[in-house]
Amino acid sequence: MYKLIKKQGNAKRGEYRTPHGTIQTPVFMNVGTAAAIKGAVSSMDLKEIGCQVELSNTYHLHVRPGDEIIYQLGGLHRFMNWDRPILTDSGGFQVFSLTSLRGKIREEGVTFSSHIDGRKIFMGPEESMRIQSHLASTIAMAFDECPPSKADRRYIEDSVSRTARWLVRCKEEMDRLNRLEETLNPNQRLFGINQGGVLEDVRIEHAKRIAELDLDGYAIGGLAVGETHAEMYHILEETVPHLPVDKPTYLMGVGTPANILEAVDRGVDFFDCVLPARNGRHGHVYTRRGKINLWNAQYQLDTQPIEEGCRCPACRAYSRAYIRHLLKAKEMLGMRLCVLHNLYFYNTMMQEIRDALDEDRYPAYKRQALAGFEELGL
Ligand code: PRF
Ligand code: ZN
Repeated sequence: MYKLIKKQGNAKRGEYRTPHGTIQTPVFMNVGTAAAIKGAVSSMDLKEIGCQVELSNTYHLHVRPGDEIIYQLGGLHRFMNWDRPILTDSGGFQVFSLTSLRGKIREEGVTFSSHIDGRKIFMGPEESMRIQSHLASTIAMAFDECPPSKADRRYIEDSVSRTARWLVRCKEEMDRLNRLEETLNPNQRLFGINQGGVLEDVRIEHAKRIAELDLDGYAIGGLAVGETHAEMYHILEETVPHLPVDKPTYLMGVGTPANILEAVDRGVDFFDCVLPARNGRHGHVYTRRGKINLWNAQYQLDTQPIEEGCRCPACRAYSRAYIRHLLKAKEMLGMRLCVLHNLYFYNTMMQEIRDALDEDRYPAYKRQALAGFEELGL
């Protein structure tokens, strides 16, 4: 399923075969939390901007419209008219970040209130797998807890061992669901998630433990939650070598273009992040020289595209001055064009990373890209 095509240092260039098509890695997954990319971006647009994998959330879709509804409609692919791979996050992280519930975590799972209507919901490993099986995503994520960055050692150790026990339950339930007659995607894959905050020993022990389960892929969670970039890179250096090199490695919720370049160098091949879409909605757009803010007065008479030479739908047709006007006039098109450009920028950077790896020139590519971003800052 995963084929390691080549390695340059620790950087991996891979290929992940799925029933919904082959994913070329390193890859950036475009985030459509509630089966929608924020900024009025459609699944047709996703194809045009080079997206390989769409990412949705178990928790959001369970709350609205309900996973049972999506199951009855034939699964998430048909629901949102997207035939390429979909990865669903398990709900764990969103439950902890969107609902205030510390203390309601038990061995069985988590009880929390819906952020839509306040309704009490219980979710544990089995519930998360059943919901993801209903959604019929290509890749399901294990149900984990992402401990707060300020948690003490004792809390993190207890949390990580619970997450490890939850993973065994996830695997058993996913295997059972995949064998059921009524299951929409009987080949649904399961990725485990490594946790442990910034404690290297806890990370390493957990990585070794989950590596034994022979899962379809391995994620590193619990990073980009308040620690420094140096700490994040250090944890990657310590942890990734203990995860199977012949399986995909996924760094959850990361990050800036610079973070991605550094993480690729440390062996990561899947990424996802809300940053390009969120920045786009605020008129902050990426260029090879750094990020610019289209609200700035300096762009009022600027007839250039966001970035010279960019082949995205925004840059092929419109000037900075026009997009700035749309943003100021609160026209939806302004946001949409900025989001399309930013997602295109991320997907194109990933293509450049893969090309550089194919041609054994990743270190030089990375150095040059990072130097460019520094001109205006990220
Ligand atoms: N766990 C899950 N999803 C996540 C994270 C995690 O730790 C993060 C942390 N950066 C983002 N998304 N399940
Ligand atoms: Zn563009």
